[in-house]
Amino acid sequence: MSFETILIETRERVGLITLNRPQALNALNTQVLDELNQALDQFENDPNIGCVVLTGSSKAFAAGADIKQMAELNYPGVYMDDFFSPADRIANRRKPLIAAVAGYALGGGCELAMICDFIYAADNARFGQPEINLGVLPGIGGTQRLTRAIGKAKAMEMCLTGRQMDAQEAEQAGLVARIFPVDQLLDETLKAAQVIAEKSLPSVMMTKECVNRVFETSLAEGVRFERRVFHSIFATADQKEGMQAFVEKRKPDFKHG
Ligand code: CO8
Repeated sequence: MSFETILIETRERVGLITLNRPQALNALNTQVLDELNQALDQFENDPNIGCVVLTGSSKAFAAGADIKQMAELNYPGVYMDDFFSPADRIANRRKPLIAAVAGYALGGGCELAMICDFIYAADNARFGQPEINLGVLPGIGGTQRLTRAIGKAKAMEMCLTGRQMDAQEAEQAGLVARIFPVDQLLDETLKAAQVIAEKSLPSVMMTKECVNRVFETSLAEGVRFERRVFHSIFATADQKEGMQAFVEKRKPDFKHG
């Protein structure tokens, strides 16, 4: 499969997607989102892939939704097309998706990074929701996911002023899991992705599902949901293998089923 706005490759059990619109600092248009979904379809359907990494360039993960595309749009058009709804499909993926963010992650770029399961950032990363400067507002979940990630005070301030956060502040605020020097970001992210990809895929997918449940439910319901999922994992061969390997003091040989 060949794409115009992204590059894809596989490294062992990891799928790597690189946003590739350097002339527009990887600004997101409908083609980028469609191609991203096609690439994710491919990786989701490939039993040899256990984790996916999404990255950009060292200057920009993505500098937002494509302002030049949006400038021409009108209300009936965006409503009827359900503009940018393909982002929901990215959010609903079942295999883990890690964002490796260097440079600008602004507007839709920050929102895309937050759709991923966690963010590793380069020391030059900058996060922000500057839509307010354009007379609009975040539209790919920014007001919701940023607030859940860093709390109301900082999220409200960032969305209302358009201020950017650097990597250190983003890590302290809980938006970013870890920071690396920019030239080590991709290697470190791929290393973490490979660690995840070697685990039992059902347990990885169920864990992701349970963590994400936090955002949709009460504590009691969430704990009940986790327990039911935990019970169900005893139906997998990997549960038998993982525990037997521990007892026998050897490395587990997961078959991802
Ligand atoms: N869209 C389109 N083109 C862009 C974008 C963008 N978001 N960002 C940068 N570019 C283009 C520039 O126009 C420029 O192109 P050209 O060379 O043809 O003029 C090229 O990329 C390089 O950019 P700069 O020359 O501006 O590079 P600088 O290093 O000087 O500045 C910045 C980098 C600070 C990142 C600057 O480019 C900038 O401010 N970009 C816009 C950031 C922004 O406002 N992002 C938010 C966009 S709105 C959004 O994301 C809304 C999402 C919700 C949609 C919901 C729909 C339902």
